Amino acid sequence: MPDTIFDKILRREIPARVAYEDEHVLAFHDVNPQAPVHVLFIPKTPIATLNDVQPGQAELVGRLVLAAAAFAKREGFAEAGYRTVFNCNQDGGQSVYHIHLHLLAGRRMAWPPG
Ligand code: IU
Repeated sequence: MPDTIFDKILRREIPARVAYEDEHVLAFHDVNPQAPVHVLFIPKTPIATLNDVQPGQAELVGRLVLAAAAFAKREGFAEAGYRTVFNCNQDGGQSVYHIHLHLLAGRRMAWPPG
């Protein structure tokens, strides 16, 4: 799989504002935030799109979800609510081909998304 900008962030070759890290997951603030708080949760293992997630990686994807929910609770967004999104491929609006769970919080979200 070709290197993405997120691999460079994982290797600390380019800076990012880290929001959370553990053995399997890195979370950092999006450089172009779409809400007052916009954090990306990525696996340390590169997976290009949701289409490429293997059954054996279910736990890893679950870790992204749990890390996002824990962040929202810690930062006080759990009760008001927040949005989580995986964009997949072109029509889904994916621009970086290393899966990432967006967490957007701090404002009322609209539905349907654009
Ligand atoms: P997408 O779902 O693939 O479109 O999301 C990619 C996100 O990565 C997007 O919100 C960008 O603003 C964000 N991002 C970033 O945080 N840092 C970067 O260096 C680059 C993109 I390139």
